[in-house]
Amino acid sequence: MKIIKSKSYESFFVFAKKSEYVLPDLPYSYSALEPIIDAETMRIHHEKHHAAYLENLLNEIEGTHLINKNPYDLASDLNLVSESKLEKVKNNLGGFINHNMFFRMMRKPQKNNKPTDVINDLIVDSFGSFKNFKNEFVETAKNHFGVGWVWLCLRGKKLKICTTKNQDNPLMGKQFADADGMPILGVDVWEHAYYLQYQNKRADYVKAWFDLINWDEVERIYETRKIESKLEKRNDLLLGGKGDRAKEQDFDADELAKGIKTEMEHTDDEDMAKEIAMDHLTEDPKYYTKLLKAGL
Ligand code: MN3
Repeated sequence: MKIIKSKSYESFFVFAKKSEYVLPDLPYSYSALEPIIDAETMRIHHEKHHAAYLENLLNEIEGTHLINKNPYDLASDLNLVSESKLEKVKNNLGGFINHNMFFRMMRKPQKNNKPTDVINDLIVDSFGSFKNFKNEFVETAKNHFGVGWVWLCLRGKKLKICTTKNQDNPLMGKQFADADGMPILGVDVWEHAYYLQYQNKRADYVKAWFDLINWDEVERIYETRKIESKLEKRNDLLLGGKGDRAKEQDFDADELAKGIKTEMEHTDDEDMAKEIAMDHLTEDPKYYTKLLKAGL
């Protein structure tokens, strides 16, 4: 199989690459989000909280087979974790990936910050209007009891808002997170995320946070999630378990092949690209033919 080489494979599966258990730098300075989130909150959040989740996670998985899974795949497959480690792995893995996502989904405050056209169309299709969506999101955050997260997830072709407790992530699924779907946006509603400035006024924090959302990043994640979602449907078809449902969902092999090709054009790691392709594509003869035709 010919693998197209290019710049970076970061875009494949959002942030994940195998064994990427390192604390990412923030894509901006600690003061960049002021006046909406203060520098001290950002510093503690990143250097202390985020770093601690990673450290505690590594204490659990280093030296085990789990570390060979990329963190996002592991979150989607917590059945791999033994019962004795499950609680700690789930909490700290969630803390690690949730903050990876959260910090990347923000940027310097933008006046009149609006989604990209692609995301806006989806939001309007799912919620009627951007205003409805924002109101529902803020209201959900306000009403969520205790610590946790509020998410915007892709489910089928629609977007849904959901919440998770603690550091759970919808990728963990109903069984482990009591939520499901492919998260494309999420906000941290633990008090450590906002208490220095907003104290008990969580709704004010979330409303203001809307000016920080990096919608370009959200769109990039959405495009990746679409591919993942198709891969999942393809797995459903292959495995037979949820075959009928998957067939109903208008599974389009050509579109997926095109998406994979686009993603691979952004990779400079041939082994990684090969591995992804082998994992997800080549065991299906029909796919293999499509990919050969697509020049992969
Ligand atoms: Mn946090």
